[in-house]
Amino acid sequence: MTDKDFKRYTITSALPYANGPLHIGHLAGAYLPADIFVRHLRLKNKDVVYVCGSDEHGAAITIKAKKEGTTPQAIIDQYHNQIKKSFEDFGIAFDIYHRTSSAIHHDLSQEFFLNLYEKGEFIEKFSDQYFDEEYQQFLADRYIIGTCPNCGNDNAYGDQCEKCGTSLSPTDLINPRSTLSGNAPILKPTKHWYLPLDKYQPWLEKWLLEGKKDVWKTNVYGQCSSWLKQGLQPRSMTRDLDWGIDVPLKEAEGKKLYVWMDAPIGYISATKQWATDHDKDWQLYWKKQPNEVDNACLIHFIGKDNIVFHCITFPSILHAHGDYILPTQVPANEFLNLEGDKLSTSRNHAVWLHEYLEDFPNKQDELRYVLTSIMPETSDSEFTWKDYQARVNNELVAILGNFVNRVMILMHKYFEGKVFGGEKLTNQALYDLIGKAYDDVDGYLTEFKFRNAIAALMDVARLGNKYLTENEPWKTFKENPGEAKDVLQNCLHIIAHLATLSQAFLPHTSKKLFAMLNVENNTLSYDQEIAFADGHQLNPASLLFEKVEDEAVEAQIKKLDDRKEWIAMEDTAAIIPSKADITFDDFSAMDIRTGKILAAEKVAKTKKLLRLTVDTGIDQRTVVSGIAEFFEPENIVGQQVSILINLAPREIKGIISQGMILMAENSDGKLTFVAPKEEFGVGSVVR
Ligand code: B3M
Ligand code: ZN
Repeated sequence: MTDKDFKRYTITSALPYANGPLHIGHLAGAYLPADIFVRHLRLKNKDVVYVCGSDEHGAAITIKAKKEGTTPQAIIDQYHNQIKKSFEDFGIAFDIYHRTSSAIHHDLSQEFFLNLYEKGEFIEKFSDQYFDEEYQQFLADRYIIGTCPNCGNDNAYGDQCEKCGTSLSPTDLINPRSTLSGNAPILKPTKHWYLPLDKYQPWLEKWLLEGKKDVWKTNVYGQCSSWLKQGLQPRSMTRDLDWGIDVPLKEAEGKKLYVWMDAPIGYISATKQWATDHDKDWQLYWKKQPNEVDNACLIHFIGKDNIVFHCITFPSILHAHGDYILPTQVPANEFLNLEGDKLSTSRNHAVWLHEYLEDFPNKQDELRYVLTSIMPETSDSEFTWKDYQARVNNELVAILGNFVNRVMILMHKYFEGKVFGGEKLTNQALYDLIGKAYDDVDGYLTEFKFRNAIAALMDVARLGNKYLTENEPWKTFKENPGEAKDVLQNCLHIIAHLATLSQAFLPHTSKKLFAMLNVENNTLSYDQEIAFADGHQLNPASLLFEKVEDEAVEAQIKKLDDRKEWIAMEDTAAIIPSKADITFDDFSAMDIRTGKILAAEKVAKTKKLLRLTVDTGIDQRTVVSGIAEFFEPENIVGQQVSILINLAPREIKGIISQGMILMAENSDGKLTFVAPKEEFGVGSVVR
């Protein structure tokens, strides 16, 4: 893509659902690349607005609220603030972090809906949808579960089976049931307003298939063209829900806008709010301007699961409205995996940003560096703690940190930290190579090649190290101090360029570099070269990066392993639904007895497991139980239990476990024994 023709830049990052904290996958997918890109544009003195905010509607929020026994409002307030803080902590430089629950957003979304409605764009249609009679409520896709027609998973959702990944619609499910009441829902007709994507198909083929070929990333273009080949269908822009933005029509009372109708408009309402706060004109960043061609370049940074909404649905809405510009680029990233597994919020298999900063305080640039170096730009990539350690130790510490440290120490040792004038690098070869680094970074970022761009930055530090090592000022200083001074001053200029170039990627490090150089404001745009005044005093050297020790890495790996231990016991569904019916014979097949714990001890190297010896009345047997977080072994000896004794034996951490202790778990995840109230004796049948 070329940037020379654009007057302004409107940059967006996907609005995270305010239903949980952020993890490294979010950061690497949609925020870090956008932040680097935006910082780079600002360093080129471009007119740019970078907006984001919390997505606070949709079933994602209401389901979380229901699960936690609280209100949607409480959920969005909690997570909006937590997410906002994580972004600030990692230096994501939004001009505004807004929220879709705001009045300005509700108003603008309704205005968009009405604009399309009045133009007659929507198809109004009755269709049969699942309805929970007990709760008197239509059910959003995620509120219906049933058996997946593809793989037989009993807990597939109405929109997707998480086991086999098949995308579903609620009526595909076998034996559907409502997650609210557990009952089978009935089909009931309801009216909705559909965006006629089929009608826009010819326009999309021209704008996207023709216009974006060889312009958009192949992973993005490929997905879009395959949808267009399949042929688009009308998509409902309204929902029967009780949380969201009201559909602004009398006859639609009680209905809400589909979350994917309002969320992208959130980019615009955020810009509006920012413009109000800063006395700017938001329309310059979003609307076609009468006397300008290409007045603003709109770029959406997202993860690959959001491509359809940003490349097909939202552009269709903008097109149907008519006043708005369309996305120039949608540089979607693929997914980041973690230690060989998919990142998963429900399974807690993630590196959470707030937890990372607790374990690695002030080390946000280390994570920014590693995530940029492995960014899933064209295919899925993988974060491992060993790789994190290697990149920090062998690159940030050994190359960048080491170079800066050596130069600063020598400057203080030989010249009391004083610079003797010198406008710029006196070594032409170095000067040219650094000039090339600026061009490389710019070229790569223009093509969204973040990995290459950060490597080009690191090459400047490599260059500095090589130059310093080859010229050995510590050797020449005695006989030829002038030469040593010249070499070190060239090195200082390299540090100044590193400070300038690292602003986009490693903003915290860049600030430290400018502070060491004693450069005012701790920032420079690309066109401001540092010219040190004669006698300029440097500040003392400070440590940029610390080595990551083996223990730190092992502790992180262990944390992930501990969480995995009892994955099978964990609730992977968002709401614990009632299970499918079983027969009386199924129930009778279980042999449950009263028993008593005779001995208990922790299973070595695990956090959750206890090895129990249980008297079942028939025998004494070993059971491995995931209750160690709730009970001290010494406190449960003598505890009466109910035990399923005919569960097939399984090996857990090398121990053969024979049976299952029955526990009740409340919504806080607390456990208690299910056992007779009075002393009852072992071996009694439970039925
Ligand atoms: N909240 C979905 C997601 O986090 C959604 C993005 C909205 S962008 C307008 O995957
Ligand atoms: Zn399935």
